[in-house]
Amino acid sequence: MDFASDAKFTMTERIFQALDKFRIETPSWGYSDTGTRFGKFLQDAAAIDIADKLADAGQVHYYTGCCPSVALHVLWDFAPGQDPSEVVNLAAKNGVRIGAINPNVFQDQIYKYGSVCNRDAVARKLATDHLIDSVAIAKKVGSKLVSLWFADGSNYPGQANIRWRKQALVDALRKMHASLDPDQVMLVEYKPFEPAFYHTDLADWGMSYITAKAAGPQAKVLVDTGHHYQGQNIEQIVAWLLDDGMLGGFHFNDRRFADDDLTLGSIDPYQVFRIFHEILLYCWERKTEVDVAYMIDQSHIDKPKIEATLQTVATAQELYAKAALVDHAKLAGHQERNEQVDAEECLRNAFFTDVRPAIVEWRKQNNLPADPLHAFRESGYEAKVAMERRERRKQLGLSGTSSYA
Ligand code: RM4
Ligand code: MN
Ligand code: MN
Repeated sequence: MDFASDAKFTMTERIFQALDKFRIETPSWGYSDTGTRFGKFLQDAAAIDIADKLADAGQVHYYTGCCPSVALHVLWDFAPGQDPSEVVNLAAKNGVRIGAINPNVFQDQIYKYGSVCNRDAVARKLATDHLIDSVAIAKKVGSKLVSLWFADGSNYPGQANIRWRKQALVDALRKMHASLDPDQVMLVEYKPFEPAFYHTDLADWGMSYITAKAAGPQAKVLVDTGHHYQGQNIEQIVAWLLDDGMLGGFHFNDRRFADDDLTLGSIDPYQVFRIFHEILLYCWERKTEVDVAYMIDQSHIDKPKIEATLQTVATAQELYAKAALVDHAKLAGHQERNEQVDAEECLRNAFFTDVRPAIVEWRKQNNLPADPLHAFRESGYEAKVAMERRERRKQLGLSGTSSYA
């Protein structure tokens, strides 16, 4: 991309340049049945196993051309003792590759009072070993990213020594960091509440930042857009992390209340635009690209999974393309002169531009369908896998119910 002058390119050229670069990773867990803590509503077409998940992810990439990698969750996607190279081959067969590896230190019974922050040394060691094993898996599958989210926290005041737990967390992450290859990055995610409700060990970006800094130079912060308090200015967090070289990646989703994992941009597309704008403004100012992992973290509990993912990807492309239309030089001038209304208009003009016709052109030039969702529907894939997976569920004896208690 030519960072020197946005103005010399036409709008379509700027959109094409943006889309040529833009890639977003889909999550394996976005293709299987997920639900609320009150229950799951099952879909025949939902993926049963890792082969299904990678096949579905392959569909999304086939129709969009912009989702070449898939994030995996270690305990959900690798069978115990399974050779990770089998999964690599499965991915390749479906035209995708393995993206971020997500350790899982939150679902086993031993983690009732936490994983790496647990006062029980046995639980802490088990969790730390799993983190280190996950780095080894990432190496085997050729993944540069290991993405950490901890459910650690406490439910009642006085229950936990907050500082003791902070030190235990740093201790575990340092050990994990020591096992990284030089080109691997460890992403540290935060979340203000849930499953713990009084205190969460990594509750916000500041805590992730401090922990990542203490862990080592290859640790960065991961921003899950759903993991903030209402009204929080997420793009400011992004701008600060960028400025400090600590922005590692995103888990994109939208939310109405808290960690709702709704389709990106379904509630507040302007928020996503503003995040992309901060990143592109930084690139323009510094005349550089940034290595930030764009990943989706959504669990559609009632929408069809692949369709919802296609909607998400199209939305991400639209909002990224809009952000690429901001006239940075003009904006910088207005900011310097405190021309508030004109500065804001730079953002509004870009945001309200209809970029969809240019995106259709870009798809045509890249031999992609003009409307990925429509093309996917026409293919009949969903009905076909629904039939096959329904039968397979029966044969496997997988029950069709789940309840809260
Ligand atoms: C968390 C967080 C993590 C995800 C888990 C399943 O809320 O967003 O990224 O791996 O859910
Ligand atoms: Mn997440
Ligand atoms: Mn979440």
